[in-house]
Amino acid sequence: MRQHRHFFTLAVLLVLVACPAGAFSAEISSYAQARDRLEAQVIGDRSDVVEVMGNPAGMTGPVEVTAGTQRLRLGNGPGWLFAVRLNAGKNPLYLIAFVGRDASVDTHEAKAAPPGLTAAPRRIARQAAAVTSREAAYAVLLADLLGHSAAGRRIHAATAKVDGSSVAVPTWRGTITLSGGPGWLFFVDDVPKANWGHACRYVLVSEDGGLHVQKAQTPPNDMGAFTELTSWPEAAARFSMPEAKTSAAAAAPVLRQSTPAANRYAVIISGGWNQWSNYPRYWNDCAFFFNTLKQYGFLDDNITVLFADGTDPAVDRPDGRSSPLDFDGDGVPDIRYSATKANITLVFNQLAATLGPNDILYIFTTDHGGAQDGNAAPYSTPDVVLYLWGEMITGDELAAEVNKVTAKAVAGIFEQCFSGGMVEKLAGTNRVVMSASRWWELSYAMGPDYTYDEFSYYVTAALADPATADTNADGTVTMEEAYLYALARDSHQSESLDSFLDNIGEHPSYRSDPWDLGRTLSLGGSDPAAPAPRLAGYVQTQTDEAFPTPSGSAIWSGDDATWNYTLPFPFLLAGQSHPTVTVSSNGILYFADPSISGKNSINGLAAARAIAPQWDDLITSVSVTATSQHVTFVWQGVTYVDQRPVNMATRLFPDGSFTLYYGSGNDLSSRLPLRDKTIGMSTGTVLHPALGNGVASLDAARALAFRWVGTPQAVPAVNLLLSE
Ligand SMILES: [Ca+2]
Ligand SMILES: [Ca+2]
Ligand SMILES: [Ca+2]
Ligand SMILES: [Ca+2]
Repeated sequence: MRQHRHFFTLAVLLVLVACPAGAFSAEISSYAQARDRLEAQVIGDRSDVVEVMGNPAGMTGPVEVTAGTQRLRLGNGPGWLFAVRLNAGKNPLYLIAFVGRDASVDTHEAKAAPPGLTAAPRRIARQAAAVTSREAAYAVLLADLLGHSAAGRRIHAATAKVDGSSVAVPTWRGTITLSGGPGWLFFVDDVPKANWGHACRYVLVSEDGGLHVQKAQTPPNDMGAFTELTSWPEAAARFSMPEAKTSAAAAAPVLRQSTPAANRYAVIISGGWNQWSNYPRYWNDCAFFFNTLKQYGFLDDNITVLFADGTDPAVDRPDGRSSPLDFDGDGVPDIRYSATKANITLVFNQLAATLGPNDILYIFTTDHGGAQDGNAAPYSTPDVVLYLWGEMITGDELAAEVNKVTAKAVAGIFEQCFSGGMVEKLAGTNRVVMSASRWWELSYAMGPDYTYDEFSYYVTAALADPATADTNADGTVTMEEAYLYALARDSHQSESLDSFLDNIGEHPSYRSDPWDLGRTLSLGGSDPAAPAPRLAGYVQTQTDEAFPTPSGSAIWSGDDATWNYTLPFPFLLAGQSHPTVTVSSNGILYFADPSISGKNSINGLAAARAIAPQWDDLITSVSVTATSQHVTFVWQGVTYVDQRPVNMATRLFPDGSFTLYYGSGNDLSSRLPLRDKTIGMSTGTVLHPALGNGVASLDAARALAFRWVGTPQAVPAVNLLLSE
């Protein structure tokens, strides 16, 4: 499952561009209806809502509101302002929401509510009335469950009325049974931008007007028994994507190979589950990676592709076609097997019998993913599945297959939802593995046209073209360079949860063992002499230096606070001299334009001139130890949202080098809102993300040293900054 909830932001932007004030449709006609819409879009299944407040007086967005120390700008067009207090952790957290008359809902997190709001309990439930038609049942569904608007959802109605007292609907993950019939059955896709599995609901509207709702994560096995009541024009664009152009592959440059092609093997897996959900972009993801392997001289015989129904000419995708078997347009079929567990076992048995200690194995997976049965929210373990063709394989099962193979090195790139679980399961000696998301997160396709999935696209694009991501100008892009490139560009950086308590964003993860394997391994093979990635004139290394225990007591403490400090020597960040620094309680040092914000992101770091050992929403005490040789800042405290311990330090050296240290604590592996950290340095024009970004827990993690190795002019023109 991969999602597009940024569509909502996009939709607001499109409305801003397309509609002058006053031109909005008015689906929400009153404050009470706006409160219902808030319930449907923001509160939903949340069990952590303490209080809901609102302003019955309508206003016209964008509205500027003050929420504690934060200034927020919300909404567009006429609507109403609300604040929802959450019991998310131990400190106050609010969702500030503007509900528009057009049924849009613009939501921001804040630590306080804006002034002037009063209690806004939901109105008394509607008196159920007799329902005599599917249309009347749909009206009940809209009014009572969806906040008076179908906007943002796809709603499918069962073609047949439920005549009995209950109905059973077989789905990908078990059978949903609803009681309360006779009545009308609906399947509500709550996140149609998403791939499966994601939040959806099966609803039976009784003849007496009662609503019977079952939450689920996967659609009916037989969508033919339903008809869509909503209009969702984007479906055609998203699910009927023609395959990407592959004819350019033959003309692409041949890239540097340090290991003979005969010693390099690859496995590409994408299931798609069934025709309805085997979106054509999975084919594009696989074809792009396949063509990139060919640029590195891979032999056809050494690439095994397991895709959907394999070589079966039966239709297997929603545009009514069978997936083309030839990825690179040379007339030779490249898809070899159907993506089933039996075929995965067959392929890895073959590889186990073929590969030896001089061989390198590359694994690429995409399509849908999910949590294993029993690993429900908040997903406290990395037990995940990859969906195949009508079945699924767990992370443990895939790891067991890979473990059969003896190899010099294994590299894995995992795109599907919950793919961080594959990273945890497949990490090991002589392996470098990376994923689009953490094991508790969804992952996303890439806008604006969803031709590819985003993380795997950027990883593959980096590997395919040294001009994009070869940070050290050695003519090849290593796994580490490709990961840093994709990390800097991945646009789904939200740390919020939606009304189904699903994470909205994706945060790529990365594990390399030994830690520098990823900088010696490219698709061209293993090159132990490859120089390290070099961004902004810095080389990042890991060290075993001990955590620098502060010599004195803390000199500052606070929440969302900054303090100016005069350094004992001018610090040469990327060659530019800084006599002072602004220290933030949120685990970041600013050398220009300080911010109090704990709302961290790779984007935010990229835009700053800063060093971030662990930028997050934190309440910390900071101590400073200065000598003429170095100055050391130590942050000790807790996360804002749930008061988990954090304990980290940064040491600055006069030449511009610096080291990031991690003590006990720093385990931010959970799915609360506001719950990921950002680590690295940026000059404001060049970003150097730290490898620690890809690790769920930094509990007593090894120190990260950033060594200054040259002038900015010596750095190749690789700029890890987002363009949007
Ligand atoms: Ca087929
Ligand atoms: Ca071919
Ligand atoms: Ca390179
Ligand atoms: Ca955060």
